[in-house]
Amino acid sequence: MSPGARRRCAPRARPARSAAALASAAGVAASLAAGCTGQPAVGVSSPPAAATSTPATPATPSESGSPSVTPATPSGTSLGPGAVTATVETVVEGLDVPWGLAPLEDGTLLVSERDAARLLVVDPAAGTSTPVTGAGADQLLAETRPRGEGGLLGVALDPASGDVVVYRTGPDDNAVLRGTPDGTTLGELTTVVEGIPHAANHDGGAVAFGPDGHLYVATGDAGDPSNAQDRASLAGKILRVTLDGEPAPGNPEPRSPVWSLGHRNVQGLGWDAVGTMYASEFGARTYDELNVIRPGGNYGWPDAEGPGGPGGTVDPVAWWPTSQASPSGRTTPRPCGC
Ligand SMILES: [Ca+2]
Repeated sequence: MSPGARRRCAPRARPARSAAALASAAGVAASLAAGCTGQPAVGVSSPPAAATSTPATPATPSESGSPSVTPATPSGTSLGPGAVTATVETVVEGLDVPWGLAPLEDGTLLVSERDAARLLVVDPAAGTSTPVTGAGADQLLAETRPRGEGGLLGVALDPASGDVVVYRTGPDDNAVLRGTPDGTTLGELTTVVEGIPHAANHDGGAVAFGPDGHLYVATGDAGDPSNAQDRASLAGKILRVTLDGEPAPGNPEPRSPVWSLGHRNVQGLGWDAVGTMYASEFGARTYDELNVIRPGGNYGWPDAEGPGGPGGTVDPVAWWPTSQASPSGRTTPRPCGC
């Protein structure tokens, strides 16, 4: 990491982000549980009712050697009615910096390996992983430039077309690409969004399809905090686009892909069962954040980490010391007994 980069808990070094982080329950619970013990100073604003709603996403794999996780409730605070207990299970081992994860209809998982620039189909039932091949896989290997936090990052499956969407760091930029899968092969990739600033750190990288069918893309500030408040830059934003990369209908600025701004380094995107959108975000030295994302919202970076940003900015719904946990992907847990 660069000299200015923040320190991290040793068991959760960001380059080796575990699959457990991808399974963060309600966005925050498992993230807290996965953190190292430290100075608890977690804040939670009044959680939206949606945070406790019945989820729709399936369970995801978990960190080896962690049979169960109960989220810590630090002294002096409460996680509120959205707190959950997550049970985790190892479904596959030996992956090389797994970063993105997309559940497939047959119960398998499409997983990206950041530094190897490979896609794998993981079968949780069999405990196997099969590399994806084909023109699209060859293209990713040839064009991806893993460096620092960059590489082959997010992956998502378009529920409408069945296309695979990936976010990768290339020689000149971060870009979102898509291709058509056929079993464990992936066809030639076409560009959805290009020109996202890239850097050794703060590359963002999450991609997800919202309940509205549009594609959401999480970017980082690419090491230049001023990017986050620059509406003309794709860095430090959450973008909302069509599969052709055009600004999606209903965006705050009709000709802009920007859905929200003022982000430092968004790592996880997701929605609960009633459509409330969440994003998890790395802070610098003070607080990591879980935000409820609203169109046109300014989430305060670089003027603030955690709550209390300048007027007109949106406070997170949960925040915790950067030394305590690193929020990566997020999903919504299934209720106990399902
Ligand atoms: Ca913020």
